[in-house]
Amino acid sequence: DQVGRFREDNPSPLYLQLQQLIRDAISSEVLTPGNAIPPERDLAVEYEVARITVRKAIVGLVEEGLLTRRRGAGTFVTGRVEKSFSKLSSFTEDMAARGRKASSSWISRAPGQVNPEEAMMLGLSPGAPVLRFARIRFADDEAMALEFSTIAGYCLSSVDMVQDSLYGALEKAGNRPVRALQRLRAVPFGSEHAKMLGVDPGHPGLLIERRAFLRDGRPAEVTRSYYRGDAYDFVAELSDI
Ligand code: 16G
Repeated sequence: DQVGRFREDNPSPLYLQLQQLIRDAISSEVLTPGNAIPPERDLAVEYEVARITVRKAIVGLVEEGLLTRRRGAGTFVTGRVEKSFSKLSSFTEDMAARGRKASSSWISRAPGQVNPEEAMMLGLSPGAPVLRFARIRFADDEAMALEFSTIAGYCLSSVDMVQDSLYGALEKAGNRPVRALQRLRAVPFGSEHAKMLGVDPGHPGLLIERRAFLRDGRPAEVTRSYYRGDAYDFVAELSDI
């Protein structure tokens, strides 16, 4: 038995009892992050309850964030992503390295002219052309981050070049950044951002601002990434040799 058993004398609804059993299995580490929970059908047979009861229990735990559904793969105990703070990787690559599929939902994608703040960040002259991208980033079906990117106009010929991966498009254009500066800051999500990520307002977020540069030193990107604080651990290797 991976998950415990019902107690005969418990008066609360079966789906709540099943939720509690799954929660207990997670907190006692019988189920650990990344583990698949048994299919609905198996749980229903094992606990002698209707499938709808199992489904209701699971939906509740997915909403709580304790479980994550991955399309076509099943339902898993939610794990945190360990992300290097010192690697110049892209979201798509980070997810692929973990066997997860990255996707995006576009908030906006448009060419424009550099604003004073971006000009300062990137060291571009006033009026320089840029491309701006705003999107919600998903790992499988789970919303992980919001990203707001401004790319120097000479890096890409049009916004349509970015379908999924920004770094993929930059690489194709021969303009993948090779160096970056990053700043990490804790931020609670405001109501608008919280809604896009499906979390409650005030939920902890990690803001990473990345300024990235091309091999010839020209600026390529400034991106503000708001990662879900409950989903990410940032790690770095330090050495003193
Ligand atoms: C990462 C980068 C972000 C970059 C994006 C490209 C950090 C903190 N930020 O999220 O600067 O724009 O990847 O991802 O790692 P993509 O190639 O999947 O679009």
